[in-house]
Order: sequence, then C-alpha cells, then structure tokens
Amino acid sequence: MDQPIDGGATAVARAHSNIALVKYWGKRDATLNTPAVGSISVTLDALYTDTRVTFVPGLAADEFWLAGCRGPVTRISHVLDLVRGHAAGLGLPAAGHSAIVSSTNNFPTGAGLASSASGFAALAVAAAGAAGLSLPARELSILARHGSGSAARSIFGGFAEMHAGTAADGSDAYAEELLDREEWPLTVVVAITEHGEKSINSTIGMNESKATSPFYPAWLDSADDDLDEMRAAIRDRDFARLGELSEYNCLKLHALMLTTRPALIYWNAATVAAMHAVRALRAQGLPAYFTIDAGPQVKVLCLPGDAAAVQQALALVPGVHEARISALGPAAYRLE
Ligand code: 2P0
Repeated sequence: MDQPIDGGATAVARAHSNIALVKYWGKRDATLNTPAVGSISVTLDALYTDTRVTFVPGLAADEFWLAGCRGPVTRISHVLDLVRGHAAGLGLPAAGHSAIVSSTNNFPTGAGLASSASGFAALAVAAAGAAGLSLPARELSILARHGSGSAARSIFGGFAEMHAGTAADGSDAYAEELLDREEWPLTVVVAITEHGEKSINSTIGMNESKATSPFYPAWLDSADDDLDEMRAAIRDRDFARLGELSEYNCLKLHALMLTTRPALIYWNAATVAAMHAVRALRAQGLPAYFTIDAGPQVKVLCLPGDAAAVQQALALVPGVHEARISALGPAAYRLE
C-alpha cells in the first residue's frame, strides 16, 4: 500500500470477496441500489481487497487508484458523499474534504471474481474509519450496498444473507451473518479460465435482463423459495442440498442471462468443460458442486477433505489456468 499522506485522516481496511449461492440479479431501485431479490453468499478467504482512504484538506476532488493506476471515481464518490453526510451530522472535519482512495486486489479485477464486492466493502469500512465514524455492521453493509449490491454481503464473514427489503429509503436492504465460518468450514475451489475483464458489467447486464428477458418475472417469483431452502440447508449443515440448490440457482441465473437481449454469455469453453468435470467428480462419488457469476470463472463448493482432489481435477481441464483453494473468509476489518 502507498504511504499515508501527512495531514489527512487515514484508515486502511481489508474485505474479502464473496460468492453467492442464491444470487442477486436485478434492482428494485437503481438510485438506492436496492436489489429486487435477496441473496445468500459465502465469503472467501483467498480473495480480498485492501483499501486505504485518506481525507485530505484542500484536495480539489476525490481520486481513486487501483494497483497504482487512476480509476473511475463516480461510484466511489457516491459512497464517500454518504460518509461525508454522516460526518457532517457529527461535526467531523472529513465532511468537507475530498479523499484519496487506493486499492489493491490479490486476484484479477472485473473478471467475475466479485472485485466490486470486496472493493466496496473495503471502501465502506476504510472511509467510515478515516472519517472518524464508528458505524455498526448493518450501517456499513448499507453503505457498501450503495457502491455495489454484492458488497453489502462482504461486510460479513462465513455465510451471509442480503435482504431485498421493502422500505422506500432502502434502510432494510442490508446483509447479515447467517453462520460464522468456524461453524461450517466449507471449501471453495476457484477455477480461473480467463484473466481479462468481462465484456458486460453486472449493473448494465442486470438492467438489460429486467428490461428484456421473458424469464425475469419467474426469476423474481422463485427467489424466496430458493432463499428458504438455502437457509434450511445451512441450518441443517446439509451439504448435498446446499450444493444442488447452488447449481440450480446458478443455472437459473444463466438461463435469465442467456435470454436477455442482447444475450449475456459469460461462459467460455473452459467454463463449460469445468462444469462437466464437476459433474463427473460427483458421478464418481465425490460431492462437489459448481457456481458461476457474471464471468467465466467456475467456483466449486466442496468439503475441506476433498479440496485437493477437486483442485487436481480442475487443473486438468483444458483452458483452466489456475485452480485456487479457498476456505471461508472473515468479516471486513481495519488493518491498522
Ligand atoms: C451475486 N452478481 O449475487 C450476483 C451473481 C453477479 C452474479 O452481484 O450493480 O456487481 O454493482 O449492484 O454487485 C454482481 O452484481 O452489481 C452480482 P451492482 P454487482 O453475487
């Protein structure tokens, strides 16, 4: 990380990426960035973002640096504006200052590995800290949601549920922890099939699905059933039920994407080959289940004792560059 800038109020935070088992796609309110459906995810230990925020007196405008390169600042300034609003209410000096935000990811950015989830969760924690605010996790989750819907879940470790909410001001659209990672230590093996950035970002993609896919109403209607069943699978520690439902919900999301106009095809040949490899493992008696987000990477859920076998099988799939094993991760936290 860069050195702190003298005279500014600084905080550094780390937040881990997450993978949804029951997925978010579609917005209830685009301005508040509230989701149309709830979601349930696991936080990943192996993938994280570190973010430093410094409020600098006299700085003309917010700046965002990702791995040392200047990045787009609009969404970041939106989250910083909310932090400045909280700070103004308490008479804190950050209320009147622009900020320098610098981030690094330990994984490929914008390629379906949820860098916006870890990124905006780390931003929420670091910006609140740098401003001198002490916000409860629920408020941090709402703050992160304004940056990116999936980021609301990355405030928490282990298993987290995001509530779609119904309130007009978005105050009940937050995530909370369902289970600590120690309570059910599952493993996720991440097969990386492409390092480049994805072609259509999630925000645009989900708005197009809502506007054009005939499957969108069915996606909304069936979400609560999946959430209920996933909560029960987690409560009962029923891995087969969790895995089967994760695959089903993932394929339902991709059916929605494929029937969007123009079609959202996030898979490549290696993505499909990896899905078949997971099903072949299962046919041999090894319980492993895939899930895929808005990108070509395949995340495979398995029990910790099977992780090495799953990694080996995925590494043999043509087009898989790397298969990375991850335990479940912790909640977002300050690094100092
Ligand atoms: C999820 N995804 O639940 C789903 C599964 C991708 C596929 O949340 O517009 O980047 O910033 O709120 O959070 C990706 O959407 O979208 C996402 P915005 P975000 O993880």
